[in-house]
Amino acid sequence: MLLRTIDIREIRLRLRFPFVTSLGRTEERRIILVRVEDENGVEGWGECTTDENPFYSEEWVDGSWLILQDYLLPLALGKTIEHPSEVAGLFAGVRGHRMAKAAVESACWHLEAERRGVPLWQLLGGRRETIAAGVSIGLQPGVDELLVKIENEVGAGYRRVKIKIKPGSDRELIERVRAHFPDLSLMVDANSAYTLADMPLFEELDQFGLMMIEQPLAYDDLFDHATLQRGITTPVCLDESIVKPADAVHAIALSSCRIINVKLGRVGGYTSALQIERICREAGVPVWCGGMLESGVGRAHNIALSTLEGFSLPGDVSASARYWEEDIIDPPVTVSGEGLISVPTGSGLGVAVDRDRIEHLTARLESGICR
Ligand code: OSB
Ligand code: MG
Repeated sequence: MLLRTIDIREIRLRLRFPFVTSLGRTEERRIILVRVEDENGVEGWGECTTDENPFYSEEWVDGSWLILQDYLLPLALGKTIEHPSEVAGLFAGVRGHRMAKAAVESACWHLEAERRGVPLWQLLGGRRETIAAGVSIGLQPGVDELLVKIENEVGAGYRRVKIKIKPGSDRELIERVRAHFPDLSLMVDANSAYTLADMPLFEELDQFGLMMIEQPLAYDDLFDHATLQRGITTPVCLDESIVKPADAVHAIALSSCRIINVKLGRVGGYTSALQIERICREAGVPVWCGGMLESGVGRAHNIALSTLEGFSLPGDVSASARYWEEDIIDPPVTVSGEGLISVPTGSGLGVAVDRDRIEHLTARLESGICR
């Protein structure tokens, strides 16, 4: 396929509810979408999952815009590739910026699926017809508000609930949630808010039967997580620490975790995500698909990724309506009363990208065309 046209655009989408973590608060998403078109006018879409600020990772929206515009688009435009797995190679000279790279790479995978007229998830080697949905609930003003949120999500059918914790909002919070929901599949995410000095806290958390503790320690650490995992029975799950296949190899060798959260953007795209899935599957380490408050485009990609065999735990992939009044795909993502998402059977993403609505939401657009 010839990568004849590549557009990047930024859209603004207001969240229905602010999302608060130990890293900060998000009320409106600024989302960069990538559209790649081939020699026949067939198109593929990708979403850059960078946050507005460089707090979750080093990447942020304005930085991603520049790296896409000044480096990645010029490297990809006008190139002919046989397969989307070659896209990562085009970008090999640029260090880091994995979410920006993944936006283009995932658009090329979508494009390849459309060219072949097959569902993207089948092109990836996925197997599931339905995926189990979980929710990630941000920090709330108080415990009572959190309990109401959980009640609503459980009532809607979600199969597991993740809550955010931070120092000062941890042990007691978890104890109260557990008391209200003794049988709930419950996990917590700290977004790197703790250190090994908090070992006594983590030892205490073992009594609450959590499915896992996600990214308790530093975002770039594997070693201290291994020390922590040795000292507690609750599985540690790594999110921020895993940005490439070698990290998964090292984390497994060190026993830094027993579960890995795979995010398409954070690991640099599908080629890397597929490798991590295989490494983990062969080592018996379950993985699940994380989320970055994606619009429908990124959400549809997350559903495709979640169909792979190794994704054996419910992810942070939930219904469009949890985030947006109106999504940019048609139909939006919905979740059944049993907490399942049906994987679309149509070609490509299996949903229509709402071009009119996207045009309406676009704050800036940069178009590269090669003739
Ligand atoms: O740590 O998993 C995280 C959102 C933004 C940045 C980091 C994280 C999250 C979430 C929300 O937990 C997942 C979602 O609902 O998309
Ligand atoms: Mg996380």
